[in-house]
Amino acid sequence: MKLLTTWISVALVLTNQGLEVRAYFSSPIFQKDGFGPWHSSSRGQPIPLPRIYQSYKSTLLIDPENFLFNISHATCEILEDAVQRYQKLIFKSPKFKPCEKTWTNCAKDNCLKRLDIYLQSPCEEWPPSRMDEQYLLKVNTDELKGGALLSAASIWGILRGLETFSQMVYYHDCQVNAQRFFVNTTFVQDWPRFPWRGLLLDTSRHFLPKITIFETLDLMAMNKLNVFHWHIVDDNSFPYESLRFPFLSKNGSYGPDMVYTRKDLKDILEYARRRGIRVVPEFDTPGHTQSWGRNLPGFLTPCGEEYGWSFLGDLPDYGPIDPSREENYVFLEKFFKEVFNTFPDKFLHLGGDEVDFRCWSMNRDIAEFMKQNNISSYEGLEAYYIHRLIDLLDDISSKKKTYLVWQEVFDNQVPLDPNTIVHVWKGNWESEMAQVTAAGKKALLSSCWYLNYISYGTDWENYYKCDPENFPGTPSQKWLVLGGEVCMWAEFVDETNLHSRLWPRASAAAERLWSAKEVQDGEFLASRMNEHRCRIRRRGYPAQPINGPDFCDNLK
Ligand code: CP6
Repeated sequence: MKLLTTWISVALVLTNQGLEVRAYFSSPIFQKDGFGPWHSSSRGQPIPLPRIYQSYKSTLLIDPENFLFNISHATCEILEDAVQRYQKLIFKSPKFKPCEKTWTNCAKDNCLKRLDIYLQSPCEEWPPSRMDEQYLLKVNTDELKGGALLSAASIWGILRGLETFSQMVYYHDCQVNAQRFFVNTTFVQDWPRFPWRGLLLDTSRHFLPKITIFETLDLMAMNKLNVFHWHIVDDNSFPYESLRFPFLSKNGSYGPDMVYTRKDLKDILEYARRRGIRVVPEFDTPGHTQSWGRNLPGFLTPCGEEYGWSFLGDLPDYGPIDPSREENYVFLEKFFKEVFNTFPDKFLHLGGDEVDFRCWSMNRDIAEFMKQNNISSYEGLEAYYIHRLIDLLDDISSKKKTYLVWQEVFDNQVPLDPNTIVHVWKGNWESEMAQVTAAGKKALLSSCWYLNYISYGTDWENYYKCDPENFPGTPSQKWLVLGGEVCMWAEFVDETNLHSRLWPRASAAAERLWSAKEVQDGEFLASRMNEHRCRIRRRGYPAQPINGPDFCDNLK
């Protein structure tokens, strides 16, 4: 058996908690060529590649009728639900085409009869601020003698391990004349490189039906992404139903069917929870708020001749939130109080991007307000607004929340609590990441992962190459990098093209964020990616071809 060598590099990192050890393992994996027939395909090879992944040539068969997920220690609703789900996914994916004949016999020692699931401690109800996603998975290793074990300290690790196991089970095509499921003898020990592996969906430019969001959460779980960043409202529509301010969505959405009702919100949170995905809502202010302003007189800054000097050119009637009116802060306090009661997660994204200063600069009231408050620039005025917002949010949440902001908020020198996460989205990200982390702020990268942009050919290689830690900085700066987010801005995306545009392109970023830094072989990912795409299609989603001509078998 020929394995690539394992190499381990250890970094000692000085953090505010003291000295910590961070180890990167690059997995020993089979070389791509020169093995038995089963290995000429990438069947049974998971994406993202686990930290330690030793796959051996010996295989066991699985008889779907006689296979048991055996919960052998702690259990909970999330686990019971996941077992049901994976039982179906492994043997009866919606678009999996079984062979005409199905093989049923198990000889004495060649069949895997069950997977023992050992959850070491009681379940957490919601994803905590740092999920423990580590797990151990062994199939037919020496001491198990034909058995399989999935073990983890927390439910989140068990969920990730079940996903890996589901991807390890494979089948040959029907040429052998009967359906046979296989799993290789395998040793997996796995944990994520970055704790924050997100996907942004924009439900304002186009409304996405609840079912499409469910499907996206399934696809995220399939790729071990763990943060659903919900850019829920923006200029174009306001689909979030507020209890206290129902008129916001009544008049601000595209229509009565294009609103996330209170029940929808609850269902989406529950669907994500069961898959170990946190939901981080974004209520972007003070810019990108046209849809709020339609229903809140005085909320936005009027922008027109009567308020300032005359102008020529193409300007909207209203600009960003009017930061000079106290009533607006009173509204924001009530609004966000409800947001905190709606979304249980510790994190909240405050936006703060792309504030258009033109209307502020044309408004006499704003000019007067700036004079009185000694504010000399529009950046300064934005800083004033964000500062007031964070103050009132800290008040109503008793400082229990952690905020994310787009990079402009940092660039404009708003004083930020050290826990605030700065979301880097513009070009020249290496220098921005260096500056953010040098200032001691936590950082999240999205600049490389705008999947709404498309082009002819294999663009995923660039997503794969992009590494959020590849910027000039010290190890303790790198330690402040929480991970990254794939973005799907929806100006040109709705439920007709969302999945095919995201998958499997987003899988390249998902592997970058989960697997070891040293896992960088694009050709190796390409081979596994074709199989992953087919896996996604067999599970019922329209994943597009991204490596040129290919085909999927066992597909209905
Ligand atoms: N919408 C909002 C967007 C973008 C941003 N905020 C955006 C702008 C340029 C690019 C990608 C996304 N569509 N609300 C910026 C974070 Cl290239």
